[in-house]
Amino acid sequence: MMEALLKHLVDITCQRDHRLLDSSVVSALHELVGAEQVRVHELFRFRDELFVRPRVWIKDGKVVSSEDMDTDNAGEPISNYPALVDSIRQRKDCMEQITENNERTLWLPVWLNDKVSTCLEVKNPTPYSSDTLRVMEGILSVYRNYQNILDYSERDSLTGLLNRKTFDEKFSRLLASSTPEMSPQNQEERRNQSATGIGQWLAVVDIDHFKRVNDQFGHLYGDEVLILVANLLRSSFRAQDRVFRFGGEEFVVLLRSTTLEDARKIFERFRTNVEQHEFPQVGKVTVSLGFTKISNESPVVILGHADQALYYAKANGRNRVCYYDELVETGELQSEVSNDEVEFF
Ligand code: GH3
Ligand code: MG
Ligand code: MG
Repeated sequence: MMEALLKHLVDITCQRDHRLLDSSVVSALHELVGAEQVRVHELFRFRDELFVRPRVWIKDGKVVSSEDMDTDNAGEPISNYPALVDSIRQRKDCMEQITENNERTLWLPVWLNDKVSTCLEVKNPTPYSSDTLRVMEGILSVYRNYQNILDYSERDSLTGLLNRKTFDEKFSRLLASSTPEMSPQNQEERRNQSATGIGQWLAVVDIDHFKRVNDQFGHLYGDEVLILVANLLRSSFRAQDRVFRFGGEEFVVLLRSTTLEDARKIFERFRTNVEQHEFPQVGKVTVSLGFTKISNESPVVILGHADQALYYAKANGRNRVCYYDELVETGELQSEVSNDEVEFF
């Protein structure tokens, strides 16, 4: 037991990203506690309601992750899980729920600075001994501490958004998962998606005339604007989308599984949210945005396309959303020749 525990602790603490950390915690609990099902759920807010969505779980004895799935699980309202709601209301670390068919579920919210964004669900047909409960508690603490460290290395300290390094990792993983060697089921899914025009989209956002903000009001107000724009980004996109601070006053958004029409609407809505926001002292701030469909080209090329659309927006009035593929179609932008990758480097 001791040896197995150590092996799992080593495994948990050698992970460098949240998904792998989740997987190693799920397999530790599955094996050490002998639990029938272990799931990691993420909790997220959408339109002022709290939702729960499984991120990693056990399927046929193996650990699987929602990132391996090609379809999105929109999640369920947290009210569908009353025991979880109770555990959070009462600020408990653990809440047991016994169903009619005598199945035992433990809900273990992961508390970080008075907030819960992740929780574990452990299902077992038999009661847990005090020993297993102690092991679970220990693993939960390691999990909590380690999440904290990972968050710190993945995020930008000013805005709390995911940083450039995380973007590079996530983006290349996203592109790798759409290469031909994916499962037939996923390929089928992808074909259905293309037929319905559903795709993934990448946008580059840049604040307009941000130098003026710094020059007129000073760096501290500039920083404040960055934080407020980051908040507007967070509230304008869905939980399954990803927002990154790319550097300076530039941000990148990955929009998942949506049509061109919806992508445009969502980006326009964000642009309008910024335009309508009253920034303390500074007043009005606007952003320009360039976006493109995520194809199976290389990351540099895709980013380059979004960047070209952004520069077009900047050169044509700012406070605009521009779509690369359309600008190329209408001849407003020249599609690059095939040696563009070389030029980028
Ligand atoms: P444009 O509309 O063409 O984008 O004009 P701009 O003034 O925003 O031009 P540019 O992108 O070249 O300027 C970015 C400025 O952002 C320059 C830099 O001083 C400022 N900046 C970058 N990072 C930070 C930061 O972390 N805090 C603050 N306060 N300013 C920053
Ligand atoms: Mg810039
Ligand atoms: Mg700018």
